[in-house]
Amino acid sequence: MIGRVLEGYGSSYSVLIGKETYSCKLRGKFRLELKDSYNPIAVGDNVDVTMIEDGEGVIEKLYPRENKISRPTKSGALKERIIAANVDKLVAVVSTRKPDLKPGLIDRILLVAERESVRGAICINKWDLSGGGEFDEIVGIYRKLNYDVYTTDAVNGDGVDELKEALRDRFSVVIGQSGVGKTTLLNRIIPGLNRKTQEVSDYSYKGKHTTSYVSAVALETGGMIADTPGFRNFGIWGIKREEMAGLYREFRELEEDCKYSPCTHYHEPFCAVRDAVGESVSELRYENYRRIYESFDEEFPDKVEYK
Ligand SMILES: Nc1nc2c(ncn2[C@@H]2O[C@H](COP(=O)(O)OP(=O)(O)OP(=O)(O)O)[C@@H](O)[C@H]2O)c(=O)[nH]1
Ligand SMILES: [Mg+2]
Ligand SMILES: [Zn+2]
Repeated sequence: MIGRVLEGYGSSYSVLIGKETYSCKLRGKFRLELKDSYNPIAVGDNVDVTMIEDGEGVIEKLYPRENKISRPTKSGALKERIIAANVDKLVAVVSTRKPDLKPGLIDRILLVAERESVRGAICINKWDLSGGGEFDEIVGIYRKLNYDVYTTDAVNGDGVDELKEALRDRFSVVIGQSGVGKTTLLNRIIPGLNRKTQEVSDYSYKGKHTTSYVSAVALETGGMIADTPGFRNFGIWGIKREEMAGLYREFRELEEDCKYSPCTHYHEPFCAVRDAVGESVSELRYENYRRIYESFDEEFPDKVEYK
């Protein structure tokens, strides 16, 4: 039987087959073959399952992935940690306050979405804590680039219906810093889910890392959505520095007018992207680009290659 992985915990997996969820283990031989990866089976994977007893199965086969959203692991040797596979929509969740919105994080997440040809979207949560149109500019920048932007108050529900509608019949993944309200959003979207949420710390407004593993749930409207553990910084896995420029949508249209080809748009003279900053390229996006470009040296020793 073919199923879809909803959750993986240690060597146990929850697999959705039809409308039922089964608890499954990995076939031993299979576990050995895949021992080099941090998590051989990811949430969203399509797998073959053999039932051994009522409600218990064994995963026999992993089907090829259409795409995968990964991060580098921090503990021990640098390895790829797959957050989710076969994703249709990656929703970068940020909050207006508590914690403050960090635009650089949005671009880091969108880079990974672009690299994997996954539809990238942005959810600006805790909209109730903002006022006076202070985030209108940022909303405008990303909408102009054709990214879906949702503004929500997950506690009261404002704006959540629009997000919910956009999740229909897709596999969506919410991702973002700890404390921005990812789980609160899911609890709103899925009545009765009641997953644990926790207020952010009083003095630093940092989240408390409440959600500890990736877990997907099927939606009554079709499709499924995965909650993920929050992070402090989003390390980019699988993108080379030279690839980055091609993943910025608005840069792609300009690159043929740069004098040098390829152009990193970082230091070369007669660069059409740099000339367009403040016009068709927003200062915000270009600043983020420069910062991410500079961060590659620390984050990515040469030995890290994308597999
Ligand atoms: N004012 C306000 N508070 C919110 C909103 N959404 C969530 N919160 C609060 O923010 C805190 C953190 O919410 P969580 O849903 O636990 O955050 P998370 O992103 O899942 O955090 P991690 O699981 O640690 O990654 C909770 O106290 C929520 O009640 C919102 O739209 N407005
Ligand atoms: Mg959470
Ligand atoms: Zn250039």
